[in-house]
Amino acid sequence: MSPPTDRTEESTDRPRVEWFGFERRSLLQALGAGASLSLASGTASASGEESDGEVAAAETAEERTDERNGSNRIDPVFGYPTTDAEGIPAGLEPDHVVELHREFPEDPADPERTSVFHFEPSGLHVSAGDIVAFVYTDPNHTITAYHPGHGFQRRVPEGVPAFSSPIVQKDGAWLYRFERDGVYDLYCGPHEIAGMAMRIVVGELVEGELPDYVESFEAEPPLFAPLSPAALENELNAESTPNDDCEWPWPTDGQVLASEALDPLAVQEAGEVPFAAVADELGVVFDHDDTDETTPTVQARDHPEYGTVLVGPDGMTVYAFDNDVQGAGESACTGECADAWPPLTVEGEPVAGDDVAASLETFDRETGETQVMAAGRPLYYFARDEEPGDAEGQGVNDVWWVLDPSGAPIRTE
Ligand SMILES: [Cu+2]
Repeated sequence: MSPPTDRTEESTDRPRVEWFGFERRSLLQALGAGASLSLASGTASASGEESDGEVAAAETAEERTDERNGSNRIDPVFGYPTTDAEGIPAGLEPDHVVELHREFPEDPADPERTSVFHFEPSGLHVSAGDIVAFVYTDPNHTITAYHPGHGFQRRVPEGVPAFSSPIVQKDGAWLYRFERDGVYDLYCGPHEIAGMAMRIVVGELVEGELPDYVESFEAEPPLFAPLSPAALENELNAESTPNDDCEWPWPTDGQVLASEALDPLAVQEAGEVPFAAVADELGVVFDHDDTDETTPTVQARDHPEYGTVLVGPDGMTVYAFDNDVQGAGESACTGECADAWPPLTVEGEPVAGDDVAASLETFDRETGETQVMAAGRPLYYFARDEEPGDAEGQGVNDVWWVLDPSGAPIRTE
C-alpha cells in the first residue's frame, strides 16, 4: 500500500483545520464560549478556550506545507503515516527519529515484572519546522497530543490542533512537523496508562518563562490530567472489591512527564533524553537496548593467582599475544588460531571500566570485526576458559599472557 501522498483539494472531504495565529485566538477568546463567527476563509465555531481542533478554516497551514513539500504533505492534524519507515519520500526527510518501544519482561511469569512501554528517546529538543519521524519498532501505538480534542488538558502550545497519528503497522513510521515553539507533551493512546508519554521541546525556552501547562498537571472535568498511580489504584480498588490493595505496576504518564529527567530545560540542554534516565529516576525495572554501550568493554578484576587482570564485558579473562606487535593495529592470530583465541570485539567505541589504566583502541580485523586493544595490544579470549576467573590460557606456548590494568602482560613461570 502506498502512502497517501496525493491529497488534492478535490479528494479532501474532511474539514480543514487552521492553526490559529495568536491574534485570531485572542479575538475568539474575547468573544467568549459558544461564540460563532464567520471568517473570510470559512466558518469557525468557537466553543471557548480550547476550540482549535474543531475549527474548519483556511488554507494557511496547507499552503505552507505544500510549498515546502511539493505533493507530499504533512497534515497538521493527521501527520503523515507510512507503512515503510525506510521509504520516506524526498522532501520529508526527518530531522529527528523517535522509536516506539515495548520491552517484554525477561521472565513473563515473574509477577514483579511487566512489559515496559516507552518512546526512545523520551525527551527531544528540535527547532521549529523540524520533521520528527516516529518509527514503529513494535505495533499498536499512537503518537497523540495531550489536547482537549482528545479529552485531555492541553499540553501543547496554544493554537496547535489536536493532532494524532493513526496506529501504524510495525516497521512503519509517522511523520510530524513541529511548527510552533513551546513544549509538546505526547502520549500513546493504548499505553498512556502504562506511562508511555514523552516531551518534545521546540525552539529555545527561557528559564522562568516556561509555558504554564508544563507545571500544572491539573484539569477541570470533563478533561483529564495525565494520570497518577494513586488515581489508578483508587479506580482499580473500587472496581475489584475482593482486592482492596491493588498496586499499579507501571509508572504513569503523569509521573513520566513530571520526572526531573524530562524537565523542559534539561531536555533542551541534553538534546535527547533516553528513557533509561526516566526509568532510573522512577525505579522502573527496564532492560533497555543500550546495555552494551554502558557496560565497560574492558574491566579490571582481582584474580587469586595473577593479581588484578583485565577482563571483557562478560567478566571473562582476556590475553595478549606476544606475536602481535604492540601498536601495529593488526592481529597475528587468524584462522584456527582465532578459533582457540577469539578476539575481543566491539561495536562502536570501547568503554574502559573503573581501574582500567590502559588506553583502549580498536582496529578492523580481516573478517570485518572490530578488535579491542589495550595499550596497543590486541585482546583475546581463550576458548577453554569457561567462566569468569578462569585463566587457562596463561603462559600457553610462552606467548599468551593475562594483562595488568595498565595493559602490560603479566609473564609468569
Ligand atoms: Cu504504545
